[in-house]
Amino acid sequence: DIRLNQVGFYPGASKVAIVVNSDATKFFVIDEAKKDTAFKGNLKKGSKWEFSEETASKADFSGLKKEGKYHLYIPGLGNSHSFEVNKKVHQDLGKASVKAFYYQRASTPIQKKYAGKFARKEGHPDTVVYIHPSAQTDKRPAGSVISSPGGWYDAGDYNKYIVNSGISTYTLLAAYEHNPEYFDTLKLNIPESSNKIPDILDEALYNIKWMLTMQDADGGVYHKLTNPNFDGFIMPHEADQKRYVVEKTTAATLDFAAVMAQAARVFNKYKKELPKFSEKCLYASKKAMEWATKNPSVLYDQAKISEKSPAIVTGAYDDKNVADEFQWANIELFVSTGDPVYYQNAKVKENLTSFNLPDWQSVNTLGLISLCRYSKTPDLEAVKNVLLKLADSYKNHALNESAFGVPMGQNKGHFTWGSNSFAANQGVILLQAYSLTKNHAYLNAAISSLDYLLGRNGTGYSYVTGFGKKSTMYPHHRPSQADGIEEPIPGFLAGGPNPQMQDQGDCPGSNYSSSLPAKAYMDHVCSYASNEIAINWNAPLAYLTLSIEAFMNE
Ligand code: 9MR
Repeated sequence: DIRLNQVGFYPGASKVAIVVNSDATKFFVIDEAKKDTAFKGNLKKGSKWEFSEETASKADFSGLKKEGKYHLYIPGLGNSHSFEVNKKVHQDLGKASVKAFYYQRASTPIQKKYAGKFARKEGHPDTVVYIHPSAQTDKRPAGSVISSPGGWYDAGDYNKYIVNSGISTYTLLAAYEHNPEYFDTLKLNIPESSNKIPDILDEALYNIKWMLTMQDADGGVYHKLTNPNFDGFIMPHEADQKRYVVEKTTAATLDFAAVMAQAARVFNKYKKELPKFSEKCLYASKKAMEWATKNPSVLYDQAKISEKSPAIVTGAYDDKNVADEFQWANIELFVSTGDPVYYQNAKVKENLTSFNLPDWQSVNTLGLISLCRYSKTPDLEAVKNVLLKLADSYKNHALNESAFGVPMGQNKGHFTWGSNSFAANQGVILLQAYSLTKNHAYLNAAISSLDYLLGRNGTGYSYVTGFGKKSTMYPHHRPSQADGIEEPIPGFLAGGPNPQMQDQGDCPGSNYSSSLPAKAYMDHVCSYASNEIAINWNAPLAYLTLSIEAFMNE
């Protein structure tokens, strides 16, 4: 009943725990080395959190500044989990959240020297990938194959989806772009660690190189590379279903265009290490934009695809509105080339009210973030104000409205499939406001988003595998389940509470203990709707954690 960030706190930032349904009035912070009280205070009784129906009392121990290992003691209730106060308290977690992408790599063995006991054999070479009958044309007749190795598995499944690669890859590249000095020296112990490129960029590059193979000669980009059906809970190398690329879609092509434009500018400084790579990305981006302009509404429809055999039943990522994808791709092309035509096509000024929390199907705010950092952006002040207003809505919710003191809940709709990614992306938006203003209230609110993910929430779980005493143990993640190792592979963010519970029928014998928005979570491998992991959830976790680390250690 004492909900707090189980990893810990920064000496110079706010520190809050929430005690639920208790009449206790006092709290003590115990220094575990000295076995003595380091700080004490009064619990501030607050209101009921509508999302968990728990009455929240707040313990604010921000005054505790000394590094060390502590726990809270509350008379009548007992002890909290232990936590640290440390200048780099989230560094290991941040590194693990990027390392998680390494563990998701397809078409390569995960080696012992980088992965320890989580080493595994190579899965899915993807050198022979069939063009699904739905995408066959004169140029790509029946039986045609492409080679499309590499990239990351999307999630708990072993398929590779361009739409979801879009936001995920952008977010890792953006983390680098926004704090290059910090990431220049951050080592992740991956196969590329000894080259001259920062590790986070090398990791992103692994997926970008795969994405490039998904572009057809006409500029269009295949929506996904997939099995017809989801695999069972087997290791990657045991999976042997035939692999297909399906239809080229507008959404996939535009997400690809955005990421390639961004990659072109990020990798431009590595001309020696990656000769002509930046040019190649920009060319691919422009070709993709041309294709999308000629094919502005090819929307993915899995039922239609499946009229041709084999039927495809894996993740759809079937966005029905691509206006935001057009905006995002045009913006990234503008920021990378300075060509005002792209800015005009992005129609930013005409749509200033359309920017919202980023998600795989809502991507224009990713462009907004890039625009705010580009000095040649017309209407720069107006653009910045849109982002600041969005950040204000989260900050104000955390400070003035939320009984748990967190941004999550600002929009009830965010308690849905992948809810934790909404919490993480709120933190990402708050950090944009901090970068623009250096107002610490934004930074503290972003830290409270991380606190939410690591335990100050409706279930008391830390939703990151391997971090926190009570953390996700049984994610819906095939390698974590099939590798014969008790604990899950570390560094992965579970989807989180999801009151829609779409998997209930597939989880015989196990039930959600609650259907309340902030409590509808099941730490069970069957729970794909609340306990899967996914690249687009880990990317904002990585961005949030490591950018906070960078700012706290500036
Ligand atoms: O994150 C996706 C979520 O927004 C959708 O509601 C859900 C159902 O379509 O799919 C989620 O994405 C899954 C994808 O389709 C397949 N790989 C696993 C993804 C995470 O659950």
